[in-house]
Amino acid sequence: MKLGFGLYHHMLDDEHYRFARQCGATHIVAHLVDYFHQGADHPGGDSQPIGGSGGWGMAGANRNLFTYETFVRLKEDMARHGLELEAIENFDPADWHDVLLDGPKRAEQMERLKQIVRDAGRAGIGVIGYNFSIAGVASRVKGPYARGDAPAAGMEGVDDTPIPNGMVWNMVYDPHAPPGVLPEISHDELWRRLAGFLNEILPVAEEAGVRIAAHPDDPPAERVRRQPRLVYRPDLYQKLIDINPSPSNCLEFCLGTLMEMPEGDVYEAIERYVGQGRAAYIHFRNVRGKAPVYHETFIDEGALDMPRVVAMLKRLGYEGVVIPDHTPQMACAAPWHAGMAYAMGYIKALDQAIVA
Ligand SMILES: [Mn+2]
Repeated sequence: MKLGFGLYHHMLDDEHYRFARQCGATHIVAHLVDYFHQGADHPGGDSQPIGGSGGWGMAGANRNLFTYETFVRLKEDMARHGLELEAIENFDPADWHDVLLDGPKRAEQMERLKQIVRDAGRAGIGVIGYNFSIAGVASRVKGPYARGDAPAAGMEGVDDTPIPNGMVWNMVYDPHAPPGVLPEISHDELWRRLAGFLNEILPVAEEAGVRIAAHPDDPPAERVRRQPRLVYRPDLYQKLIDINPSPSNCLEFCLGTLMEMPEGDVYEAIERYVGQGRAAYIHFRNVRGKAPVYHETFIDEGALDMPRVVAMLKRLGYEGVVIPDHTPQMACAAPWHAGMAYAMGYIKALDQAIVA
């Protein structure tokens, strides 16, 4: 396996590339969407976005970064530090709200997404991660859940507040939307929309040499904010794969989210999906509890047996990238850096200690 770091857009600079390299990373997964534009809670400036029912603020602030020129520049900047740009994680809700909501701009936005995929491929970026979700990462709370009271993300119950018009994927795409809330739809309708998206984007992705990788629903609940979710049980990943046999139809395989699922077994899921060669890259983190009540933990103190996971990945011949997903914040001047360096050192040690 290869070791990578996920960097938020405001971390895409020389200092963070040096930090990543110093920790032993060889690959970067880059977030371009600005989750921190308004609203999202990010003490220390750098942790994962939490946000309440108001979400993470306005979408679209960084739409202009989804271009061939930016992709090439990022790749070159990283290459100077001995790093490879492995993947772009997430589309901007401003670019695909009507794909998620089946709205009037759907066709136009599908063309935009196809162009982003082509540009990524032309720039030599082989993976785009996405999360086909109306509520997105909602219901997340923060508390002193990890060892030593370290602040970490968790869930204490499902956020059932309806989503206001103009908001999707936990961000606002239209601040001038008429008052009211999004209509409640069925799971079948959401799967229909996903199938439409995949069947249109996958031929383009395949031609561009890009794998499209689906993150499961985090937090994994059947409905969040009164909207259905897609992958809230491990077996629902198979339903997604079976929609379209394209080799570009892949998974952003999030161990923490799989572990939070009340049903299913995470080790069986690793066997099944990594075994099928569908994991484009892996989010590596630990957690205690199951949805709707769980807490994220330090990488070595949760319920997931990380040495067992690494041994499985090696036995299955997994050669893709593993990134620490998010971590509790450590008590120091650089809570994000310390948490990430700790997680990365742990993963690197497992990688060295466990022989296939
Ligand atoms: Mn994840």
